Amino acid sequence: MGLDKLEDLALKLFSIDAVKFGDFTTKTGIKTPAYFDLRVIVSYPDIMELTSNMLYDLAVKDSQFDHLCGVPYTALPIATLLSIQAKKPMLMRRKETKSYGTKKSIEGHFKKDDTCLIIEDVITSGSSILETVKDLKNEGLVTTEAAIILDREQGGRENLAKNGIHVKSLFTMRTLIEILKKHKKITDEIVVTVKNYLNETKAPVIEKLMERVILPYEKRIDFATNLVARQLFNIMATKKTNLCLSADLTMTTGILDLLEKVGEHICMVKTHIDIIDDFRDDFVVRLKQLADRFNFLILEDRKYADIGHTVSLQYSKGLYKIGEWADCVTVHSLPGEGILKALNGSMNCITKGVFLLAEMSSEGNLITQQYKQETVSMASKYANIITGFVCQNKDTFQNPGLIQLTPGVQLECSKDDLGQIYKTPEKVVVENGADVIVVGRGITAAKNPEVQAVAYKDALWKCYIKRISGKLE
Ligand code: BMP
Repeated sequence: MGLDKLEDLALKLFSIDAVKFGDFTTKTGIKTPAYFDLRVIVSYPDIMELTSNMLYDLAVKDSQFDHLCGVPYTALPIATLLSIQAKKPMLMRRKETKSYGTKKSIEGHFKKDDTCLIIEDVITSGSSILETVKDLKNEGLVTTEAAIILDREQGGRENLAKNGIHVKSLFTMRTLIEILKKHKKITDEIVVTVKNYLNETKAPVIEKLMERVILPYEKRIDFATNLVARQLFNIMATKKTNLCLSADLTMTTGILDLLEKVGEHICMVKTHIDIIDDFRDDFVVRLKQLADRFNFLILEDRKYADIGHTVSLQYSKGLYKIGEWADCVTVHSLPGEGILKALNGSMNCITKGVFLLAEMSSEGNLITQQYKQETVSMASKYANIITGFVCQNKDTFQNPGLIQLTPGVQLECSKDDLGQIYKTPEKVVVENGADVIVVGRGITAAKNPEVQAVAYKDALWKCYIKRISGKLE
């Protein structure tokens, strides 16, 4: 392919601000001095045509495949143009699985073992392509090639190669900045900054189609953009426990004595500070000491659900001053984004970690599939504060940097009198993808809570090992 055409496209992309230089953060939470927003090209038919013609010459006309599939959403119009030019049928991947009808994630007609060429705009870690490939694979389709506009050269090509996908790209970040430098669109200083950045910043390595549920905790640390999630993965991997004790007792001595006994077996304690009868400030001091001594985190299960302003006060003020001692808190998405904005420091409080409620364990709760999906997409805008989701099912989210916190667990399936539904460790960890498992009365109401905590810890860890070793049957 002649350099002139490439230069022409590079300059056009720069002129429409599809390529920008400054301080940005990518979808995967990596800071970058260069940002690409190719979504804007839909407003420029000539640039769309040029891009798809060039991709056609590079990766389509001489390739053998049965279908094309664009990674949603930016690449979809380009994939459409290529499908028409190549006279090859397209497939469409739904980003959100339908909650009604056929529940298909891939739309279009195809046969098992048909081959598929992936079309994508930009790759950083390769994770978006891998998510699409995973869905195609689940439907029996085979993918070995991807045609992309720009490779950011941060490990995506290598991650895809590991998963059997060969990438052909129009640009790499280096070729693009060289062209822009040659045409005096960017300064030498920017070129040096971008090159240094490329040498220093790599996306995490992705193995085995980055299935969250088969990656071990220690490998998920680098995917996490929230500090508390990183800490929690680390604690679980080091202490070999994914048990979170829900210390729902009403006297401070009861809680502290219990933690003295079980602290070494848990990765986190979950509190309901407002059920304590004899709350005093020194309780949280002692709680913190125990957390430091035994290396566990503190989650206050406050389940905030008000407007942002009120929540920021509830978090930082009042009797409990939760923000001063809790590592993380639980939050409902019900009031909308303002609640996360408030906790994200806009009102003088910097939240460390948030578990957003995407599902509940209780019978007849009103959460719907749509509510759950919108909760997960709301969280993606606040990657720095979101530790994970309180949820019950593994398909709730894919990002391996986030943590699935699952309550409603006892050694036997059962119910309480007020609608709580209990599932077994096997069910929640192996089948349903729980990463951190909340056990309350299963331990607190036992004759010997310490012995019972060890029994839960062992059972839950065994299930986790079974899950990551891939023996899912
Ligand atoms: P228990 O194991 O005793 O049922 O306690 C479960 C704990 O988890 C309680 O503190 C409850 O508030 C909390 N919880 C829950 O049971 N289901 C949910 O969906 C969310 C929760 O936070």
